[in-house]
Amino acid sequence: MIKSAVTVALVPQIKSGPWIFWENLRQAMAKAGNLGFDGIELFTPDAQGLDPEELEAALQMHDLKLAAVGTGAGKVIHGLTLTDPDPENRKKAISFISAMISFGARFDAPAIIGSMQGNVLVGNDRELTLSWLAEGLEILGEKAESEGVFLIYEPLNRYETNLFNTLKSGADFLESLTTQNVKLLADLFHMNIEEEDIARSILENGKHIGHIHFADSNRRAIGLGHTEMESVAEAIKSINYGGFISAEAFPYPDPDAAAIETIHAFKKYFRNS
Ligand SMILES: [Mn+2]
Repeated sequence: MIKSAVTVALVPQIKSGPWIFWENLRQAMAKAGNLGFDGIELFTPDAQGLDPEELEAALQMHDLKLAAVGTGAGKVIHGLTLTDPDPENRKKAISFISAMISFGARFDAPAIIGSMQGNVLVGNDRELTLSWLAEGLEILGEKAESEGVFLIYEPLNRYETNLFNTLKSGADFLESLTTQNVKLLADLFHMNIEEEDIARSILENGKHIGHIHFADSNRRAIGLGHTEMESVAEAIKSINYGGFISAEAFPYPDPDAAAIETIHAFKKYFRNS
């Protein structure tokens, strides 16, 4: 069954980002629980910032699951990416993500590699850079497998990475790896910029999709932009997707309204058939 989630960010450095909730974690969880979300997706400064037992208790109290954990703080706070030309920095990026994988795995939640994938930097060779990405994903994919979770790799739009921008290019890259444990994140906002046809791309790459980010064309809550959601929802249902659809959207006009808009959209498209 497809599950709903809402993003909660606890990283001051990315405060202008597309996260629905910003209040303290407990308040965000109470709101998510009251609105009927199935889970929360969490962005923390690192894997050590939260007490897992307290988080477990709070999740239970609000009848929520941990949908996924983001790793973006590794880039924003520490400047780490898997494609840094400096091997020491790549090593640090791998250990940062590795710790997030272990943290998430305690809750059966996968870690997401978004901005930590980095870029082919000016003056660097694309093939060489992709070999660094492959090396990182092989190690981290296996690490995640040993902890019983998938690893999630997110194609981003062209303004955020020059590595892979579409599901198909991401899927082809994943298929070139030895590890079978890395799945794609289908982010509807990035896809709105990069895909010829969002629904068709979901259908064609369905077996690789392990997580979905739910945001409209302008990265506001679904319903507040111009993405044609009917066909996209049909595609998500017809690949028998059973993971989380997580609102990584701007808190527009405010967090509560964005959360309400999101849960209404989720129910409209995924609970009425
Ligand atoms: Mn995303």
